[in-house]
Amino acid sequence: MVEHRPARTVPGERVAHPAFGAGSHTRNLPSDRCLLAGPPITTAIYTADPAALVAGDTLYLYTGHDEAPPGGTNFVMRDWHVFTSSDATTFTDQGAKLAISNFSWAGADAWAGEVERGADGRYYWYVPVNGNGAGWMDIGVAVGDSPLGPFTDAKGGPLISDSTPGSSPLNIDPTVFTDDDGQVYMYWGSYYGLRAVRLNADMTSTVGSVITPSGVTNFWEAPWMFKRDGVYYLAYAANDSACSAPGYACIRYATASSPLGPWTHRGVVLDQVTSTTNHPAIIEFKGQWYMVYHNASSPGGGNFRRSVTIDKLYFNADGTMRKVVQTGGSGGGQPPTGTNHATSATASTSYVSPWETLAAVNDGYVPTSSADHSHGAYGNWDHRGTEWLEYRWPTARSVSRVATYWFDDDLGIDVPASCRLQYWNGTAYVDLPGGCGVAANTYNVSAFAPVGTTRLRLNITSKPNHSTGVLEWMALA
Ligand code: FUB
Repeated sequence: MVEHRPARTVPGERVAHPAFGAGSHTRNLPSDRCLLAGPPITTAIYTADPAALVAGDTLYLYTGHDEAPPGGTNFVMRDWHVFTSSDATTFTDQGAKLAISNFSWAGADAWAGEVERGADGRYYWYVPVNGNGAGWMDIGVAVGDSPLGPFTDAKGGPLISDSTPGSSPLNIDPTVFTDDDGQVYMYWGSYYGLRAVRLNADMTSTVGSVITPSGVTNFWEAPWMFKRDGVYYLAYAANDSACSAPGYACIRYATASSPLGPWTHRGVVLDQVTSTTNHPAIIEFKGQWYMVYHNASSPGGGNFRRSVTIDKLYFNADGTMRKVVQTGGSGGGQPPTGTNHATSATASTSYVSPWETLAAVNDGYVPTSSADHSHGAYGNWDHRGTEWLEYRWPTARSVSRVATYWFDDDLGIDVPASCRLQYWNGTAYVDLPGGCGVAANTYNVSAFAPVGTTRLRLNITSKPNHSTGVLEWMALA
């Protein structure tokens, strides 16, 4: 197994107290998010490792804060930020509300935390930090009287450390869950070492032994626990070749009928993202479920300069989760997974330039950028206006997603002004809902309720004075 985690600095840097509340940043996401590549909750800073909490009519996101320089090869994380939203679309950065320096016994590595409301009505923020004592990462807990704090160290030392009997090989990524009967549970761990323990009602001490839950297939790190319709869910970052490229994680999940398991693995809920790490928070807000996660898709982003993003999540009638469609780009170069019916389709078009290659659109090649002409491209220079591509199959295929990687040679061919997807219903073409993205250098994914069809059409409208082109067009089951 190739470890997906980049090298971590041990024991890490010791840093000064950062400025708290250093300004607020708000970003409004356009309502048609399919038209953007990688819309993060903010572009003012790099954020990672989201945890989500709903209090009143506000959605709170608690995130890590990546401060590695461009090209950095280690995490530089000194504090945690809180973001608020009333609509899960527009987020306001309330600033750094907790920092390493709040823990006198810690010195670095403000990694993935989570906030839980205690029975006393206070808010407990569980965070992994690099303690100054023996070993590496510990889990500490801060407390505040509101979801925005102010937060102070609630314990004066680690809740979990390497000396905790039965603890994980790497004590990070706590997720804390309160059951309907008031019992609180904490799951955490990394390096394949998932652990769980009960917490006392004081939220700052454990009760009973640490256990190693069973059935959590390919667990790597980043657990997130929640309950829906009496079923317990545990989502987590997995590290296995069945779901992600070497060095990358995907998000799998398991379900159970009791809070400590045994768990039954249910599959992948979020494919690989553009960062090597992948970290879920799943929450219902105002009647809609969401997956909050991070990627490296922001300008200047990378494995140590990540950005938190949010997408809708849907459940099937049997309680299983549908795989999340990454509307902010499907991995910035990594194609979305799933059966690609395009490779068995016959492609046709309203026009292709004589020197271009229509067959390039369904050859399965993974472009490195929109300028990557190395495997040929469909292009319609010097036509302007709307042209179309079409796939036909001899028998119907079930299609629920389309991914388009545009050709852009920075000359006569540019990404389109707009595009429209249609399927053949047996007698006519019918529009598919949701539009289709026009971002360069990524797969633009459009998702819709599955259709059974023998034909799919992509109508492409050029910008003035440009023609359009396609490197790859996927039709996914
Ligand atoms: O951000 C540091 C670590 O990377 C987190 O604790 C993990 O979940 C992974 O995202």
